[in-house]
Amino acid sequence: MTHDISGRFLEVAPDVQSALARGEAVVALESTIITHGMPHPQNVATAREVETVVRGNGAMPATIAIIEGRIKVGLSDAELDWLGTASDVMKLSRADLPYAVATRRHGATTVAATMICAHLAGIRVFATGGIGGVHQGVEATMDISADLDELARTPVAVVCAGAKAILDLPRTLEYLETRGVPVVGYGTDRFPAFWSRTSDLPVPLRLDTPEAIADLIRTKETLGLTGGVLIANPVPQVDEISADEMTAFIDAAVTEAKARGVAGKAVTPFLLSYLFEKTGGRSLATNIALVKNNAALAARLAAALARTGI
Ligand code: PSU
Ligand code: MN
Repeated sequence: MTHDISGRFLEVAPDVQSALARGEAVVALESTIITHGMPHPQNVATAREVETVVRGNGAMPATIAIIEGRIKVGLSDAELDWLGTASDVMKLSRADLPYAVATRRHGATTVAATMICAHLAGIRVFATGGIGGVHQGVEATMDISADLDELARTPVAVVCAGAKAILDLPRTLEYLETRGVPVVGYGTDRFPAFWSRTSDLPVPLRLDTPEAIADLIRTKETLGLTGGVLIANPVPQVDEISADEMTAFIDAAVTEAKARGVAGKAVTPFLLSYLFEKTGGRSLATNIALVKNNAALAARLAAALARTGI
């Protein structure tokens, strides 16, 4: 079955393939952050820097995207460059991934779709910026990111900087608990809020080393519990924008999105670019710093998992 998928749809880059075959550490990276999350040219520069950080911390990077319907796990330099300015790239989650493959479209993978593709390729650790979550106003819109259900069903560990405060953070954590997803604060007792190191919410679980997280993942698997683990890694202090300062920007962004009738998949990209403008680019600088910080931890976690060989 897997063989059939590999032949027809899945293309794992040779260096990623050989690392996996040798049981070495590999870290998956998403592509929606490149196509819908950051402006050009910072998007491509960041994607490359993040790959370098993964290598520097002992793992092989595998950036994932769909190109002409092929699921690419590990992009070449040329493919990364192309993705940075390509138009007509779909933002793919679980619902539309098979459509993009079947109709030979180009697609960037969100957290949910990246988890699916990473798992198909046999990758267990994935670094991103922030996950999607329960949106503010969910009572009216029912907008809950498919990232949350994916975390409940697909066995990939996702390292993020918490969730953006453009979301409804208390409901996001409630939903993850309901769906049985362990949410681990890395060296923190507070759930990080992406640009800010802390929110006012306690993080459900806490671990302080990559080895301890690897142990949790192995234990979960051994117990036969399906689904992923979410690791929330606070942005480094020097790079953070405090929650106090971000709140006003975020409220304005959410109000503006509502006023313009922005809905569905367009919400997160709209809020990110609005905040980029309103903070004079500071939100992007913080975003870049936190993705790199997550890539480093993910690489160390993947290395810890590889060392024990299970
Ligand atoms: N966090 C970022 N930038 C992004 C995203 C998250 O800093 O671009 C993307 C991720 O790919 C995530 C997606 O999976 O936004 C969530 O979108 P939605 O809320 O539509 O599910
Ligand atoms: Mn949504």
